[in-house]
Amino acid sequence: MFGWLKNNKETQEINDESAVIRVIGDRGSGKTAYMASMAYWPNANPDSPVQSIIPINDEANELIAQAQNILEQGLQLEPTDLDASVMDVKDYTLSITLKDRFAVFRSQMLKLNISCKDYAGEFFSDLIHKVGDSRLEDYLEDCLEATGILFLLDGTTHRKDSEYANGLDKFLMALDRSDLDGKHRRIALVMTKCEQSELWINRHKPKELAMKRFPQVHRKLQTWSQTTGGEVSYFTTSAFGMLGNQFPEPNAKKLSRDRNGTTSVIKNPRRWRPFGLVAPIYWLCTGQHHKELVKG
Ligand SMILES: Nc1nc2c(ncn2[C@@H]2O[C@H](COP(=O)(O)OP(=O)(O)OP(=O)(O)O)[C@@H](O)[C@H]2O)c(=O)[nH]1
Ligand SMILES: [Mg+2]
Repeated sequence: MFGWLKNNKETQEINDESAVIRVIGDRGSGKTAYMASMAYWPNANPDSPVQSIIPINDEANELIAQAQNILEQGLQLEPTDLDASVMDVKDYTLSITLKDRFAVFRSQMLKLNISCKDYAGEFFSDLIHKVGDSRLEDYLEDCLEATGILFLLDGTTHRKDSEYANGLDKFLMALDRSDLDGKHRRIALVMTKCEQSELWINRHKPKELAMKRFPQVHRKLQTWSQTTGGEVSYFTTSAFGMLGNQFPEPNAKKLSRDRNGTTSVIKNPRRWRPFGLVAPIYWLCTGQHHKELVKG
């Protein structure tokens, strides 16, 4: 009976999970678009488990302004500057509330509180090309605070697999200097721009897609996980999403496509609905997968 009482008391509670996150990835991999689209959360799907995404600090409000003033106007975001000092990198704080109707036995709202730094892609190329650079060292030091790493890869840059594996190798070595007081770090490998048809058709099999498109990166991450006990998981996402239901097409107007990836703007901003943005965040915060979040 007391157990029941205890459970009943819990029904009024909101569960909080949190994560300190760093977003890393090559120039143009879609880091800022990912963050801005998540903060703005345009045309929310009523069936999505996400109830609300609320900006907690001024920086997060700036992200929303970028989504409205740039992406929603059909324009391209500027590349993010690599700030001279890592202290100047913006730390976006967001609170994501999930609806309770997916809980079976008790009403349980879940709140994901994240603080997330979006580094410039130059950080990632510095990892590959520079050694012993003091600014790079500061950035790496800053990453050690993170409980979760969002590693974004433009899904159309598979030809750069070995470069990414090389950068990742250096990153993981630096990461292993700290052990988070015995807790294990999580790395979410997120393939972006998955509204592109060759990625879209495999969006439900992110691990297989990563193995096929980025075999060296995948191997590095698996080895890291096995040797350090850190956790790795794979995700597919699009900050722009699709248009139409029966014969869906990318809601993206391609500007260029080469070895370095795809640049685009949103084709129809009024019907802009990203997919898969919160699923990796949920996993970074809880260590669990949420089937419904993968859809929208
Ligand atoms: N098709 C498509 N293009 C995208 C998506 N997300 C971002 N882009 C495009 O990819 C390019 C780079 O996006 P950004 O978000 O600026 O990339 P970034 O990783 O922040 O780049 P840096 O700040 O230079 O490191 C731009 O042309 C975006 O419009 C997406 O989901 N789909
Ligand atoms: Mg950026």
